[in-house]
Amino acid sequence: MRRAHGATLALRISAASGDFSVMDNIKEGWFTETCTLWPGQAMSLQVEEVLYNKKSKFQDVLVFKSKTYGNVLVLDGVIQCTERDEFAYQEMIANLAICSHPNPEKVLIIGGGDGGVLREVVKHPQVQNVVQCEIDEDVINASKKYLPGMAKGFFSPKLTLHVGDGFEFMKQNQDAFDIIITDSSDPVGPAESLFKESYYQLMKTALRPNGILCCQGECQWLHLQLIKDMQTFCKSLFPVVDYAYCTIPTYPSGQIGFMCCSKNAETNFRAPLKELSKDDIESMNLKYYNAEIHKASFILPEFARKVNITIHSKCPDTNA
Ligand code: SPD
Repeated sequence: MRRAHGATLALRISAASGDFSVMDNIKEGWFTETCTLWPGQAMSLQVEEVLYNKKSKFQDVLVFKSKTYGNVLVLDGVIQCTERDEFAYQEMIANLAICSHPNPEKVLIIGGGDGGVLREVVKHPQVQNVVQCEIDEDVINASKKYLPGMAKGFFSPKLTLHVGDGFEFMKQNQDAFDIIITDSSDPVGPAESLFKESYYQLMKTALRPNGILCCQGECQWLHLQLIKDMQTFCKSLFPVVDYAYCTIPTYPSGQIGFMCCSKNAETNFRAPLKELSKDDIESMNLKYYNAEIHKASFILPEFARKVNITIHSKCPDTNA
């Protein structure tokens, strides 16, 4: 561990080898996130202490203690979650799907190595089994150590954990899951294939007949063309496709979206089948998700609505 005070601290962590170094992102006690996916803008968090940095088999894994956002997980220089605001994304991606399904017994999570989505999924009594496939064991281990409030999901008896590639894992499953949640990083590096039509086709095959998926869907302010392209291929595969978003201060432009698809033509993502009561919300310790925000999260600003969204679009095979 090294302190992050002063302008010239030696924050180059020796475990980080290759051409990417945490030194590139931490200067004068501030971590700055830049990426070709959001050119011309950056997010900075003040660093108190670098807790962990390792070049894993797949990516540069960094955890630092920030001044005001708790511990922060960063992969290849991009913020994945902070202890202060992670609940917004994790609660939404989990509950948008689960509360839209009549009988969500078996859930697959692809990615999600910090464990936060898993934590939310296992809270539901109807969920009996969760399979999670995460490519990078170092992310799981670092999260268990430095993000215990998220990683506690890994200790659920409902869980079967696979360490491996999500795309490859999906090829081996057919008609197996009620819900698939893809909690990926951005479409550069290890997660790139998870934003492609071929991956959505595999998810469709892995879902049971009335199955639902909810996937990390990037940002309306930054990735409108990507979202539009994804919706186009989703609509060719699923009878119901919709798009929601949440606000979250530490993701680029302060929000992130969710691509929601259902094989059941009756699904209306905007009217959750399960409306959590106040007691449910309290007992599940939810801090962002409730039935009202579920419904509201599909209402998009006009610039996004007009290029993207048609719900209940019919694909050729309506019983898909
Ligand atoms: N731009 C970063 C998007 C990261 C989405 N996944 C985060 C993982 C949280 N469980």
